[in-house]
Amino acid sequence: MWKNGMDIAWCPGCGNFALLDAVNHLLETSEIPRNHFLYVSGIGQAAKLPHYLKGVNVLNGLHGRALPVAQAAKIANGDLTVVVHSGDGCNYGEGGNHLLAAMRRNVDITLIVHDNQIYGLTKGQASPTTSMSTTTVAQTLGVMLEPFSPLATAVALDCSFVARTFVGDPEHMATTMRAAIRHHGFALVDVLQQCVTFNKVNTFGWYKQRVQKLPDDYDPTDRQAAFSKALEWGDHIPIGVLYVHERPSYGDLHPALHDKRALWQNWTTDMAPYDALLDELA
Ligand SMILES: Cc1ncc(C[n+]2csc(CCOP(=O)(O)OP(=O)(O)O)c2C)c(N)n1
Repeated sequence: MWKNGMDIAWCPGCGNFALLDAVNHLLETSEIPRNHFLYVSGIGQAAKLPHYLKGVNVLNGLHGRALPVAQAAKIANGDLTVVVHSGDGCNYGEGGNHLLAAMRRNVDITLIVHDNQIYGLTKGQASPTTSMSTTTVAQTLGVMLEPFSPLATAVALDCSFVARTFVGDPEHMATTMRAAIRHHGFALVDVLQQCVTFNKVNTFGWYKQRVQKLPDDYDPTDRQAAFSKALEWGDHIPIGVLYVHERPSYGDLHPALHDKRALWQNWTTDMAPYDALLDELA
C-alpha cells in the first residue's frame, strides 16, 4: 500500500521508487500548489507513477500518446503545470513521432522519461534504447539495431531544454526535474533507471560506474558542444543539463493563447459560416 492508499505494482528494487520519492519531494518543496500540477502518463510501469501521487491532477492516456493530451491540456489551461512521466518504450518507440512534434512545437510542458532501456510492463522486449546485441525474450538472437539516442535527437531538433539524470543520485534527479519544470518551453529529462527483472545488462551498478556529472563550467547554450555530449555513451555517460535554448513557447507565439485561457474562450458564437459551408457541400 502506498502513501495515497493505492497498491503499488512495481518490483522490489525498481528504479521507479526513487523517481516517485523525487517527485514527492519536488511537490512538497515546490512553490507551485499541488492542485496546479497535472501529471500525464501513457501505459507502462513508469506510467503508473502518477497513480501514486497525492493531491495532484492525473490523466492516464494511451501507450505512446501521453504527449498529445499533455500539450492539449496546457493549451486549454495555461495555468496548469503539466508534467509527463512515461517509459522509453512509450516516448521513444510508440510515441516517437509525438515526441518529435512536441520538441518542435515547444509547448511549455515537461517530459520525464523513465529510461530502463527495456519494455518492462510487457515483460522484457527490446525498446528503442536497448543496446545492440542484447538478447531478450523477443530478440533471442540479440538486438540488431543501433540504439536510438534521445538526447542527440533532441539537440538536433533544437528542443528548448535537454537533460539526463540517474535514479542513483536523488539530489541530482530532484534538481534536474525542478530545473526542467521551471524552464519555459518543452523540457526533456531522460532518467536512467534500472529494471531489476528484465534488464540484466544495464543494472544499477552498471549505470553507477558510468554516470559522470557535467563539469561546472559546461555551457549548455553551445549547441555543437551539446550535440557531441549527447552522443557520448559507454564507459562514461554524462548527466546534467546538456542543452538549453531559451525562446518563446507555442503559447507565447499563438495570439489565441495569450490570455492562457483557451478553455474558457467563447469559440462558437457565429455558426452562419459553418452552416453556409454545410449548405455548399450538401
Ligand atoms: C499502441 C500500443 N502498442 C503497444 C502496447 C503494449 N504495451 C503496453 S506497455 C508497453 C511497453 C512499456 O515499456 P516502457 O514504455 O518502456 O515502460 P516500462 O514498462 O518499461 O516502464 C507496450 C509495448 C500498447 N498498450 N499500445
